[in-house]
Amino acid sequence: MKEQLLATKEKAKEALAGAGSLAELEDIRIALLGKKGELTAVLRGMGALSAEERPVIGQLANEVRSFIEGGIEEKKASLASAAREAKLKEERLDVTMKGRMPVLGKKHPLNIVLDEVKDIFVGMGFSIAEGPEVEYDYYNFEALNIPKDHPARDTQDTFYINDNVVLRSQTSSVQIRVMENQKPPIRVIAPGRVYRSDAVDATHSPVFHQIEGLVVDKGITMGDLKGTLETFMKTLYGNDAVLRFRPHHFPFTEPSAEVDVSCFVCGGKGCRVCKGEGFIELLGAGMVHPKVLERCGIDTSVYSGFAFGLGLERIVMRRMNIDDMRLLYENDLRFLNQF
Ligand code: 2U9
Repeated sequence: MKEQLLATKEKAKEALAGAGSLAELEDIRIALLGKKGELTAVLRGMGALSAEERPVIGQLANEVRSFIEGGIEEKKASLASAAREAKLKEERLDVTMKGRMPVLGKKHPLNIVLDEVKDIFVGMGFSIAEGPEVEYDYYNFEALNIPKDHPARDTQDTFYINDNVVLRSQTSSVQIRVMENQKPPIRVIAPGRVYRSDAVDATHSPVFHQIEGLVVDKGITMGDLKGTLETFMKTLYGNDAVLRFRPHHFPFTEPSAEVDVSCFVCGGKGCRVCKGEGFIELLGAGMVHPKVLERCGIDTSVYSGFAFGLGLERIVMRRMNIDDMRLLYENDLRFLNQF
């Protein structure tokens, strides 16, 4: 029996040394210590031993059991640590490796200038108003003194969803909504996307952007309009900028003017950029037509207002020396990365 036990011990030694996984260790445990295992079989035979032999063999059997159990635990620990080592090796990070720079986007030129314009007007106490691009004919035309048979419907021809709904041709519709919902004093700019039924070329696009402004308060005059636009232009183009107002006609303002700014290339002397004019046409403006104010429930015996409108693309193209509007919409990174 003693020999049997010592043989089991030797077998265990060998098996443990060769075990390469936790599953194999479990098989060894079952084969040696399990209910039908070798050691259990030896212990079952102990009844046949003499009273002198029993404690000696019993002690040896216990030694062999604890040797096997200890061996299994030891092997388990070494297998676990080997697995951890392998995993660490596999997942090793080289912190000295050169990183990959993420590609950062940047502001579109239209947004660069729009943000600048917004900052200037916010600095003068204006708020920024937004409204729907799909707009009722009423807000886009009717409320602005452009009834269905008005010739201005031709120059501002847009896309019709149905007889009463259009893609807005100007952001004035936003300001009508502001006047309906707010009492004067009102000081807002309405920047946004607008639509016209125009063919695409270097200076036209059926989708472009406007910034319109509106001020309504007691005692507002053309002087306030001139002062506001002058402050705006001098901030945008520098203190040397000179404004020129030319009489014009818009259905929604009376009197109306087209506003030119002195050429920022030649300073007013005349050059290729301003085509010898010395001035560049930049925006339209005027005193809000009393009919427009009245329709929004504003008492024209108390209040008056001025309004102006400009095309964002035109300013951006002048500012950044871009000669074709289409470049602004093509999203070509070779173009956009220059700004
Ligand atoms: C209200 C009343 C009047 C806004 C104005 C202009 C003159 C103007 C366009 C010219 C071509 C901009 O670049 S463009 O598309 N606009 O010339 N816009 S006065 O007048 C308003 C606005 C709101 C309630």
